Amino acid sequence: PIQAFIFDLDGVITDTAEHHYLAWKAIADELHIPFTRQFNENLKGVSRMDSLRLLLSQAETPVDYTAEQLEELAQWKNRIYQELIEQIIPADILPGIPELLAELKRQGMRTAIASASKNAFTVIGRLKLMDAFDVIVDAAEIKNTKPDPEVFLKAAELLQVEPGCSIGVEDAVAGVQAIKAAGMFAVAIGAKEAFSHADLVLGSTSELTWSTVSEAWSA
Ligand code: B16
Ligand code: MG
Repeated sequence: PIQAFIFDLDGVITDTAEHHYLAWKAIADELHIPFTRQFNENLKGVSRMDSLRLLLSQAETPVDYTAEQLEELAQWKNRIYQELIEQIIPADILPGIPELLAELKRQGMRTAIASASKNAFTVIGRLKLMDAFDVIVDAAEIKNTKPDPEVFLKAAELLQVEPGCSIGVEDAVAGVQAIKAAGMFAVAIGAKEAFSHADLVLGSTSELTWSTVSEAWSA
């Protein structure tokens, strides 16, 4: 039987994937590096520094940045991101998520957040969801970022559930890879074509219901 639901934060609980995109876009524009929404898909679920490296790899004339310069660029992006997320309020929780969390409680499910973000606690606090999850694992608690399964395995361990009895929910390709590598059932939110490796793909969080997931799990 299903024991737990482990959720990615950015792009699943709230649309901070958009804030990350806008912050990276601002950096890319300053550096005159082409940066599209389509390329941004590769950054979802990926750590801040790895995202920066991916962005810089798109430059027409590549520049060799020192470690300090890379650190400064990463901090710059983070300042823009933190300014953007100051605006977040509980109404920014994505459609269907509050209803799902309530239903999961009724079903006796354990719940967790597994996020690659160092800003996860700030975002969850702004959404007033601090008490909505049994466990929150963020970037500060892990060594290896998605697609490594560590963040999902850590959440399952803290919840004291079997990975094989856990549902992972993600909006990023790297995140779904992490869920599968953890031995969990992967639910992807997004376009079907992008997530051939997921067990269930849903177009949006409003389709993410207990009955849809539990039926797919038993099928
Ligand atoms: P930060 P998630 C991830 O969060 C984001 O998807 C990704 O775009 C971001 O680069 C990463 O967190 C690091 O975030 O710069 O705030 O530490 O989707 O795993 O909740
Ligand atoms: Mg995400």
